[in-house]
This record gives sequence, structure tokens and C-alpha cells, in this order.
Amino acid sequence: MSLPWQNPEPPIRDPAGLRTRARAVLAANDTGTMVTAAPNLYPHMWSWDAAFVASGLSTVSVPRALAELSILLCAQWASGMIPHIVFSSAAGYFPGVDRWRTEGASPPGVKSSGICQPPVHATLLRRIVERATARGGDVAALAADFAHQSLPKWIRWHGWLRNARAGDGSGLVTIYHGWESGMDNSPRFDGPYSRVHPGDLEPFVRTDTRIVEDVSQRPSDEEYARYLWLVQQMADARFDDARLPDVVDFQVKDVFMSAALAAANEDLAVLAERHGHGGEAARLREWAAEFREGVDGTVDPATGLARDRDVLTGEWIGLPTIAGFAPLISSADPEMRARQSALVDSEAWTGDPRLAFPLPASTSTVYPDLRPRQYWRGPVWPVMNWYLATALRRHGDNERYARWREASLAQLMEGHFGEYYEPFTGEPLGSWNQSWTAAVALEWLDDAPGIGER
Ligand code: 2M8
Repeated sequence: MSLPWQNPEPPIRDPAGLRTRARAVLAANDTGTMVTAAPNLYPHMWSWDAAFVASGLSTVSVPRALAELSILLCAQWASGMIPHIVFSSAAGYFPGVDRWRTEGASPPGVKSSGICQPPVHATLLRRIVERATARGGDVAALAADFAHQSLPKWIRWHGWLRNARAGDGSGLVTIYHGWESGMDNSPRFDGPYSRVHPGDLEPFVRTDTRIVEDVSQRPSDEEYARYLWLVQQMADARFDDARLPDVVDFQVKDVFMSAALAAANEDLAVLAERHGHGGEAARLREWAAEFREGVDGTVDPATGLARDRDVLTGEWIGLPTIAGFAPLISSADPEMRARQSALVDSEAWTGDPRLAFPLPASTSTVYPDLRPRQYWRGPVWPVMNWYLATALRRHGDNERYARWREASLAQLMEGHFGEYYEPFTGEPLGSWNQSWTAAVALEWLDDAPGIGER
């Protein structure tokens, strides 16, 4: 059968073929200094993409993986924040650095955005270091040295999140833009965005819809106007952490980001103990506990899903999105984990018989306003599935991990390395040859023991 998105490349026939092609995608997206998030749509480094990319790269070359994280760390702000975009010299992405007006705030010589993304880095760094340690020799020594040298920077990053974004002790990170969540236009944010009313917005011309020609796969112009309005509000306040609560029209306690931070604090504590910063471990574990409890406390007893909270209205946001499974990343409560695991297997999620592959979509496939082709409103995201699966395995769930691995590899054999996939047909959508998709393909294939299992 010829499918409309059939790959012009020869079909991938086996895991070895998938590995070769995934490596080729990362090599082609490598500018020599950074692996861009995607060839055309995203010609720069994105913060959480870089962490997944580094992990995938470490299956090929640990030094190259560590170099990727070094570039990201070079862009860390004096406050400790790691920006969500580190710009390369390429043109063609909007909003570019000029729109962000971060000069003077970002380190000298670095062009960056002024907001952040989910803190998955320490979790993936631990994975890279453990992989290198298992290999032994020079690579192990290099990774240990990198961990030792970079730990203070990762700790400052977590400290900034704890103090600037969760200083209220709620164990929940505040985001000031949907882009900070990484799940830009998820229905989670429809309520908060409905209260963002762009004022005197500088005119803009989008580039993304020139590259993804089927505009229904991307956010609408109305959504973009709101995104840019928030950028303008923050740039006008010079991204001053103390002023943001007073000036930004979008403020959400992000449960998924908080779970990622809880897990990453645990991982950083382990790295600190193993690599010469043991005195920091207790503080990192306190943060881990704070965010773990914060996330557990959001779970809706009626649905079993974790919720975000709109800071400006005080309302819970309990929509059925993949973020509702945040406790699978962070929770230590066996009952909570069992309930969430049963839920993820249900017909509203991976048990939906209409799915092309039994993998969780970004929004429940039975949600009445599901948009199966539109970005974070319905498609399946390979990077999310791998991240969640590794969290499941870390907590001993080898069975579900194995099932998701098999389904993910079957999905990826299609060969486009799509940014996201239509859940019912398996059509690759958004950008093709997306770096983090290639990276997780390499990780699934390598199938090293889970973090913390060594
Ligand atoms: C998407 O976000 C950017 C804005 O940051 C965009 O749409 O232009 C999201 O999927 C985000 O999570 C991801 O990091 C980025 C690059 O892959 O693209």
C-alpha cells in the first residue's frame, strides 16, 4: 500500500537500519557546534531538546554528548536560568533573538531567549555519566570530570527554579509562557490564554507556517499573537524575575515541569554524591521531596490525573493531557503509581483500540476537542513516550517499559523521524528529521539499564 506520507528514502528494514538512519539525522543536524532541534523549522538549540539529544548522542559518542551540554551551559544566565533557545547564526526562525531583546541579560557573546523549559537535564546527564562509567576507560574519566565541573551550574539552575519560580514552597513551578512548558498549545493552557489580550503588539511575520505547509498542524495566528504578547511583556520588564509576577498575564503552576524537577533533583543528588559535591546532596533531596509532594498534591481524586493551577484565578486545570501523568515521573506513592498506570492502559489512553500504536497521545484520544493532527493538542510525541517509559522503568515497571519500547520502535521504523505523529494513522507530522526523535530512537535501540539501575 502506498501511504500519502511515504518516505522517499529506502524503507528501514531492521533495528540496525533504524540506528544508521537515526545517527545520520543527528549528524546532518549538527552544525559543528550544536545539534539543531530540526533542520528547517528549528535551526537553533532548544534547552530540553538538547538534553534528549545529548542522551541519544551518548550512544554514539560520549564526548560529543557532553559538548552539547557544555554549549547549553555556556548560555546560562547569571541568575542560574538556562534559556529555552540558544540561537545559532542561522536565520529563518521567528521569533529570533531581536524580538527577545535579551542582550545584556544573556552572557556576553551568547544569543538566547529569555524564558526556560522543563529541567530534564540532570536526569539525562546522570544517564550519560552512568553509560560512560559502564564503558570505563577514558570515556568514564571524561564524564566523571564533566559531572564534577558542571555540577555547580546544574545546582544553580535548580536553585533558580526553586527560588525564582517556586519560592512559595508549593513544590510547583510557575511558568510565564506556554513555551516554558514545552507543550506550547496544549489544551491545558486554553483557560489561561483566553485571559491574555494582546495590546499594542509589534507586528510579526511567522516563519513556522512557511515550513510546515499544512497550517492545521501548528498553532493558530491568534495563539501566536498571545505568545508574542507575553514575550513583549517580559522583555519590557527586562526578564527581571522579581517583576514578572506583577506584569505577565499568564502564570501557571506547571505540574509536568514540577515532576521533571523532582526527578532531576534526585538525579543531581546522586551525581553530587558520586562526583565530589556530596555536601549539596541533602539540599537537593529536600527540593526533590518538596516537588514530589507538590505534584502528588495536585491529583484530582475524581479522575486520578495531576492538574496544573492558574495562579491568576486560583483555578485547577484538570484537562486530560499527558501532563496528567506527571506522578509517573516523580511520585513515590505506590498506590498513586498503580492508579496512574491502570489509567494510562485504559481506553482513554494506550488502550484505545483505534490507535495505530498503543502509545499515549498528548491529549486523551477520547477528549471531545481532540485535534489529532495539531501539535500538542492530540498527536503522539516519541520523545514524551521515551521519557515517561524510562520513568516507569526506574520505578520497576519493566513490563510497561517493554511494551512501549516495542510500540515506539514499530512507530519509528516508518523512517521520517517526525516531530509528532497522528495517533490513529501513524502519519509523521510537523518537522521531519527532528533531532530528539532520532535521539530517542537511538536510546530505545541501545536499551541500556534504566537510570539508577546500575
Ligand atoms: C516547540 O516549541 C517552539 C517554541 O519554543 C516552537 O514551536 O517554535 C515545542 O515542541 C518545544 O517543546 C520544543 O522544545 C521546540 C523545539 O523542538 O519546539
